[in-house]
Amino acid sequence: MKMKIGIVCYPTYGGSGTIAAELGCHLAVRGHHIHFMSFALPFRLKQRCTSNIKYHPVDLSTYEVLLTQPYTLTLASKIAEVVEREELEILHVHYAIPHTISALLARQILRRKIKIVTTLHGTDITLVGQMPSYRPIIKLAIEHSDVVTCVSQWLKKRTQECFQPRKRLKMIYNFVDVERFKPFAEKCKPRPALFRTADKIIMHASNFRPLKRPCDLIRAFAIIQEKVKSRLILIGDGPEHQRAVQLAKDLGIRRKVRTIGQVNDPENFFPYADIFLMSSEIESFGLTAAEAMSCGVPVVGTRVGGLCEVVDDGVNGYLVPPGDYRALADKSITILQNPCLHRSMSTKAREKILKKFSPHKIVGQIELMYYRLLGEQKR
Ligand code: GMT
Repeated sequence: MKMKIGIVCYPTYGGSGTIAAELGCHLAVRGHHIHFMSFALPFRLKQRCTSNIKYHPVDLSTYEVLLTQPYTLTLASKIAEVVEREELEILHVHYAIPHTISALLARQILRRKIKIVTTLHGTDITLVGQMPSYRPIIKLAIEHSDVVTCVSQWLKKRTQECFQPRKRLKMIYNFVDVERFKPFAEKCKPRPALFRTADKIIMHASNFRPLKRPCDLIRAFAIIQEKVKSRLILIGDGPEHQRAVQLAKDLGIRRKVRTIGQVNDPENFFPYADIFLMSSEIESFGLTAAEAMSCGVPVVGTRVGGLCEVVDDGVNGYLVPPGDYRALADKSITILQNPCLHRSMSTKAREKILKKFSPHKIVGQIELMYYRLLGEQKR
């Protein structure tokens, strides 16, 4: 039985939008009909829409009486319209605020009951969820969804502790498209100019929000490049980007730091990295780290949240205390100066992703969860 599924997500650069888009694409390959609803086309969907994937833009028009654009409300109207017209059976919303609230409102507008699955991604619980002005609304989102999933054991535990929901939370890990994110050797493409160098390549990709602590990366790299001939490639953009670049200037290493902004095809960059750095102070999963590992790149990251479920310390990378940029540098140098260790960690990184976070395994779990939900409805 093929399903008609609505997916609501942020379209902007970030892990929750990435996973939502990837999930839609993989479900479409399995023959399901997928309808995305958002204020822009999710960036990972660009050039990947097929006949069974549709995108429905949400109206952003406003009126001067309204203080701000009431996106929650226009999204709710759009969801109700699409559910009715396309006869959707399931709504899978990614990130509780405001998406679950809009979905709940849409369900009230509609005369038929639609199943709502909410996937919590991280800061909807750990940061936004802790603000007194959002807490009650997030609790409502959790209580009224038919199923709530968390992207790591750590996030599940954290959500249980913070919200003590009456329902059982489900843990379903994020996944990585292991066919697209794969080691360089398997791709056999000529190296782009950026990577035609004898220098070791240290890479980082993120949305450069303060919690990513990008200045720690720069400080770590300043130490690394004294011991190992290397360059740092920064992918992405965000509020802390400029500060990080300024720090590189102040430390006299700007020449060795390449900033390439946001990219839609990280799979064409990650395989060239010798190591991937992640200096976040909080991370409920760490999707970019998992994508880098899928390309056979060892990760040196911080021992925080769900990142500890992705990276096995000493096996496929290293984990260090958050804020300890010296340790970040030391562990990076250890890997970069030891080709044998690097090879072993690289192989084990790819193996871990294939074993635990492949679409075959995870998308199958999600599909089964949908079937069970619809089965209950039929009964
Ligand atoms: O919660 C956020 O910060 C937003 C979200 C995003 O869209 O980037 O990131 C979270 O979701 C990702 C996908 O599940 C996870 O890989 C990230 O670890 C998580 N970010 C944080 O927990 C800071």
